[in-house]
Amino acid sequence: MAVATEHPLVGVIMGSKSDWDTMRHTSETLSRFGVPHESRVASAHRTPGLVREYTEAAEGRGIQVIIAGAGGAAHLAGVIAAHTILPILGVPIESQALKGMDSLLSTVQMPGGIPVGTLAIGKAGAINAALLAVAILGVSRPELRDKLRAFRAEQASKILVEKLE
Ligand code: RP5
Repeated sequence: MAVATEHPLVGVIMGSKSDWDTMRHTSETLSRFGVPHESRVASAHRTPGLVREYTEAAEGRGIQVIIAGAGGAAHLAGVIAAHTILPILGVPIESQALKGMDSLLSTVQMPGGIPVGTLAIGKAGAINAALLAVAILGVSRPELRDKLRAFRAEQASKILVEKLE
């Protein structure tokens, strides 16, 4: 499951292997844009030391954005944000018990001062987190902005040719 690249720009972290079904959409979208990234499991609750270690090393390793997906009492993105000034994007995983409302609220309701950019629950959020990371990286990379424009145009053309019957 870990997608290793030598010099990742984006770290995709998830609280459990069970989150991969959702977070693979983040990884696939980043791959589509040719963004070097790595995917790792590290839990704010079960492996807090690993989360801290990974996060504190991230900036020095050249990572520029971290995307964190977690479900339930989803503190992962917030804990990561506490340990770095890199931009952190949070993906609330759709939980069984509360359909991801628990994940959404525990990811989005950060106290003022430590931001987490929180996306939608589930697959849409996983895809959009990757697209937002591409946009952030694109601020200083014109080739990524061109790819985003092409992606939007392709998306629009697909909708326009769709038949309703
Ligand atoms: C969270 O608990 C994980 O992010 C996952 O969404 C949820 C359930 O984890 P498992 O019990 O499936 O490992 O920490």
